[in-house]
Amino acid sequence: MKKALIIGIAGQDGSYLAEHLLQQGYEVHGTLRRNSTPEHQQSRIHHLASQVVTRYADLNDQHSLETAIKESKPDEIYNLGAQSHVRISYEVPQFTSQVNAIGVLNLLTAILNCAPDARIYQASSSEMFGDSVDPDMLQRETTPMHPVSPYGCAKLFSFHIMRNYRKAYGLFAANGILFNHESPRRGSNFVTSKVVKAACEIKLGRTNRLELGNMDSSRDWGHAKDYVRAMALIVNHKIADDFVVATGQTHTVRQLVSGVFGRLELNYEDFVFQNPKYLRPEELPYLKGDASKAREVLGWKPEVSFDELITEMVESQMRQLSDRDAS
Ligand code: NAP
Ligand code: F7E
Repeated sequence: MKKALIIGIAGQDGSYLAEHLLQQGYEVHGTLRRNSTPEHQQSRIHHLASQVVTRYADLNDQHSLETAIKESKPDEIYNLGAQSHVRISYEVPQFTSQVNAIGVLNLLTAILNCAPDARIYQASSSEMFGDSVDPDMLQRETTPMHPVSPYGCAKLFSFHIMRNYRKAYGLFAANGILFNHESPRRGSNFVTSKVVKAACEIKLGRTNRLELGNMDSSRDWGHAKDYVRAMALIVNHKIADDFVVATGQTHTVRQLVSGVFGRLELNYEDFVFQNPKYLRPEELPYLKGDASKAREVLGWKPEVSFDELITEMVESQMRQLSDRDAS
């Protein structure tokens, strides 16, 4: 039985990855961060409580990472831990860099010390491309990276330190360059989740207003379930390498909003307003990924379309709101 250690198991991706690896027959371990309201922290993995082993660890605390590795003895380590919100990375740039950049160096050092044969996955991000795009309007593994946020800059450091340690120390250190991926488990301050929640509340008459930032940026949105399958394929590939994971489709935030409100038979223009509070000091305007390498080398392809993703998120949110009413 293979053993996996997931750093950040209680996040959106951590919860889906844990389910996927359990289905594949893995023994799954995961790390949590200490939080003052622990009852909320594990909401995404409550249903897995009897099947996974969790312990506290923090990317800023190398000792805790070494203990987690020594106790779980993993064959594979998935680093999904991060301050993952791009706009908030402008509010806490140093913290974001400590966790998302130096935290990864801490983890690599812990792995060199305690489990140099383990295979490592790093959650790299399309945010690293920043304002860079190839002439065919796609981003791929060879596209230059010009990040435009503290989050993107920190992720670029970890991307490169993974490649550096792969060569310098022979670690199996792989990067997945994942484009935006969403689900009903997405944190409520990311745009898809925020829009879906507000539209459902408007439909039920609980609010009449949604405030957003820039609606003209474009994102390549996929489903988190599809993307965690790619993570496991990347780690189980014969060599450590870097892969773009994306759908190859892009939509503006406005199209997302119009689609969500439209599904609920609402006209978004009656309810959506811009609040400068949600604008970013520098915006990443456009993302559209070319995942040909992952398709050809790993046999990966996304199964959930943008429309199916939105429908699942809307239906799940409506169910949650009516369950709350009934209880
Ligand atoms: P998420 O829901 O925000 O989950 C991040 C996880 O990291 C949470 O469990 C969080 O714990 C944990 N964490 C935060 N700070 C930590 C620290 N100092 N030490 C250890 N763990 C820490 O994010 P996600 O959407 O699942 O994304 C997973 C990873 O993929 C992240 O690294 C993200 O940056 C990256 N990524 C995401 C996307 C996307 O579209 N979702 C795309 C590309 C890359 P708390 O809940 O306690 O904060
Ligand atoms: O923003 C615009 C915002 O915060 C998407 C993370 O998972 O993907 C994610 O980062 C777009 C941006 O995701 C609001 O300006 C407008 O153009 O949902 P988001 P993100 O910044 O693309 C990458 C790949 C990651 O790696 C990250 O971890 O939507 N937008 N109005 C808004 N965004 C938010 N959050 N809130 C608004 O009110």
